[in-house]
Amino acid sequence: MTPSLIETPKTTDATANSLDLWVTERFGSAGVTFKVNSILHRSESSFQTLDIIDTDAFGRMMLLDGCVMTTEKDEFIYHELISHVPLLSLPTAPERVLVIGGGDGGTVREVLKHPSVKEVVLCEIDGDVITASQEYLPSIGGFLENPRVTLEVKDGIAYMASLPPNSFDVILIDSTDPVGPGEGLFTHEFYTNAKNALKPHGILTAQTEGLMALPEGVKKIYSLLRGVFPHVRGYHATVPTYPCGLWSWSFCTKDPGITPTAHLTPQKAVPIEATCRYYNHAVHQAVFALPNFAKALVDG
Ligand code: SPD
Repeated sequence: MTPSLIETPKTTDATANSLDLWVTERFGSAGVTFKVNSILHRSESSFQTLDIIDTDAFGRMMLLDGCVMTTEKDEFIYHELISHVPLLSLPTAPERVLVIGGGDGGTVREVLKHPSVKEVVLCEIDGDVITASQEYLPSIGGFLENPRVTLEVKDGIAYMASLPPNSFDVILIDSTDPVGPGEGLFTHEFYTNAKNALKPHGILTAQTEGLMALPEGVKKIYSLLRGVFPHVRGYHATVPTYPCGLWSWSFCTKDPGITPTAHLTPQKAVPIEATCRYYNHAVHQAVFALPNFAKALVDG
């Protein structure tokens, strides 16, 4: 997944001096490519390279080490699903939620839609991700100043290990891919610490990669999760700007009574779905219907 800004001379445009700029996220021998209108920001932190670009097709886009993290046009699919599926599956209204990664703020924005949430802790290793999102992606990063948000700019692995037992109703792992700074967020030790930090009825939802782009990786992640949590399900949807589109998230619990639908009611879902562009009561149930090839990866 090497960053690549491809510059090719424009052949069809009347402006001779302008460039035809495209960005490609490569995965293996395939890639997903976007036409770039302008590069708004580029920085190197101690952890990664961060780009914010403006694209025709998906609006403003954040990339970390050349991988698409979020875009103005399709971010709602990812952020609504990673948040509302677990939050609306709890037997009681959630009060404390932890987000690991997710410094762009989109997941926090969705969690804040739940009035019962008293505190959402965002633990992001790279402060540059937070500030760049606040500046360039205000519709995503503009909610992090909310008084119900606690920002912890630190390593999520160490933070998780430091938490007392039974700290959170829901833990959301909104990580990068399992390379670079995100790698340690896909380990037996990390998931064990997350299980410990969850309340007995709690739910851990992690982004678990592309079902088509990284099938062996997905299989490994679910095998690790099943080695820690007694009850593991997976759900999926299409996020157009991610490799091959087809994306997945986990639904891990300690309590067998916490299933995706046991505590879901239309009454709970309606006020949230009224604020959403993707999530609704029917989608909540439908995303757990996995195609056979995906079921094999998730269920092992
Ligand atoms: N390959 C992309 C995986 C990125 C998942 N996290 C995205 C962060 C959006 N809040």
